[in-house]
Amino acid sequence: MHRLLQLDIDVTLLEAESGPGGTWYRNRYPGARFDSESWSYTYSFDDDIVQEWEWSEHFAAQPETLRYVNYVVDKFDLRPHMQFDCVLERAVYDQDRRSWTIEMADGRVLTCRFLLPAIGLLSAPTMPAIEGIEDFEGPSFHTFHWPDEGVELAGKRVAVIGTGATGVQVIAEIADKVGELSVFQRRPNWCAPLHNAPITPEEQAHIKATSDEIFERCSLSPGGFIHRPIRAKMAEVSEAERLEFWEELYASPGFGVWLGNYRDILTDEASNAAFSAFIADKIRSRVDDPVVAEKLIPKDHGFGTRRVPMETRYYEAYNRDNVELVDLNETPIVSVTATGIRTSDCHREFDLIVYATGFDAVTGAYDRIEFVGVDGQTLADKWQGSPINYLGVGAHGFPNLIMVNGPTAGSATTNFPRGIEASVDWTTDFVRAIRERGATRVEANAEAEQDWADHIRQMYDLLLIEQSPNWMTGYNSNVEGHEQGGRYVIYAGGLPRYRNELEEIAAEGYPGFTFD
Ligand code: NA7
Repeated sequence: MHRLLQLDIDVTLLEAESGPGGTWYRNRYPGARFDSESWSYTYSFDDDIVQEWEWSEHFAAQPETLRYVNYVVDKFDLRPHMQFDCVLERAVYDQDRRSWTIEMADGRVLTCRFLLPAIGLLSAPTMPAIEGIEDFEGPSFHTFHWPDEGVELAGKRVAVIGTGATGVQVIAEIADKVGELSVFQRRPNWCAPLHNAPITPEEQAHIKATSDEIFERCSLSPGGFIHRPIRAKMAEVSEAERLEFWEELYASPGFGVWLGNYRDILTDEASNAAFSAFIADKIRSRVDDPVVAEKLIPKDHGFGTRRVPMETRYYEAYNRDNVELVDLNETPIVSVTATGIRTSDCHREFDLIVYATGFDAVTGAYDRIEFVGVDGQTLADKWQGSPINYLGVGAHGFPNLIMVNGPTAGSATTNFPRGIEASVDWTTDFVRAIRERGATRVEANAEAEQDWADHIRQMYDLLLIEQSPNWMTGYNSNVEGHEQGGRYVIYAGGLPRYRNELEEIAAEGYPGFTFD
């Protein structure tokens, strides 16, 4: 919005929640924090904010991030252009007027020439498809909807279902604060230590002085992180050298252990298996009970082929007397009852049930709004199977709908702000071009869109991420049609390549779009 206002465009931002922040407004569960270095997650487009804002920790917690978002909103005086509590239900393209009509849950109807959804990739939470969820009489909620006013945990019997990045954060944080904790795990993930720490004044000064280099470094890495793979392949070094390097990685902060590794760890099965074995031993060394340790070690996929949850004393939580791991492969959940959860072997009573069961990722937020394009076609229908669009920006049959970081755009696998800024820069230029051409209708062409879809699919072949269903392969066991994954929802080629592709398209005058 800031960039469009700078172009003197009449723009209004509609936000479903009661304040700005999106992910960081909503996810208020204990333990919610960055896995990206705070100082690499900031906006880079304005040096004043880079110099002014001081993060307190290398990996900031949610309340601080929400303060940051509000600080940026006020710094650029954006609030007067924002309307909150605007839940979009339907958006219909009017062919005669070349505009979108937007219908909101509170009954209001607005119209606009161009509609720019910036509705997030992990903003449609999904509850598990378990019988009896409505019957539980105590408090229960998805982590996304953790109550704003907080929850009393002391002495409570708590169940957490799900052990993805969110579940891992919440479990590690509450294990020593609750009475009893039962973790219901279906498939374990490979987790690695975050090594968070406060930022010292010396570090703060260094971060400010080197901010340009930090952003430059991020712009060159596939994930937009400060970490990037080293040039060597695993087999090119001796075993002693690689073990020393892996020890170093495991002891260093952030995603380096995943993204700063040998360059073939995520592409070559043998290298991936060797590193997975190294991490498995780390888990065994941290969990006292060898049976529990084995249950926490993934057997169905290699390290890093799904998003790596970063943790702080997560594995040690299972050494506590008040924490129990329930392996759902051995004893599946049968139902949720009025007082607890019944598994195939027994019934456990709980005071609180927490669902850390993830999101209808990437396409879910789009599917939950009924976008009706040319000739009454809906986007959800068009996107059954994998989302088909051009550059993650435009969809044929949906003129004047300009997605910011839509499905298949380059941001889903990145340090989000880096991916977001790349898309926002490009989108701003695109809108400027539309205005300069005097166009009132712009649409992605069917052929360009199909070529893009093929390109997206081919890039998945380069990585091992398809090995095990996860949200980046469009998997969600709780969403009809997504149970198997195998959907091509993200751009797997890395941020530099995505940015280059976008820049080429812009330089060539936006081939693949029809301006009218
Ligand atoms: P994830 O990574 O999708 O994890 C969801 C977890 O919930 C995962 O362990 C699932 O097990 C589990 N789950 C889902 N449904 C069920 C049912 N029905 N029964 C038992 N367990 C279930 O979501 P997160 O919120 O943790 O993380 C999403 C992203 O947010 C993350 O990548 C960060 O970028 C931020 P499964 O693996 O399907 O067996």
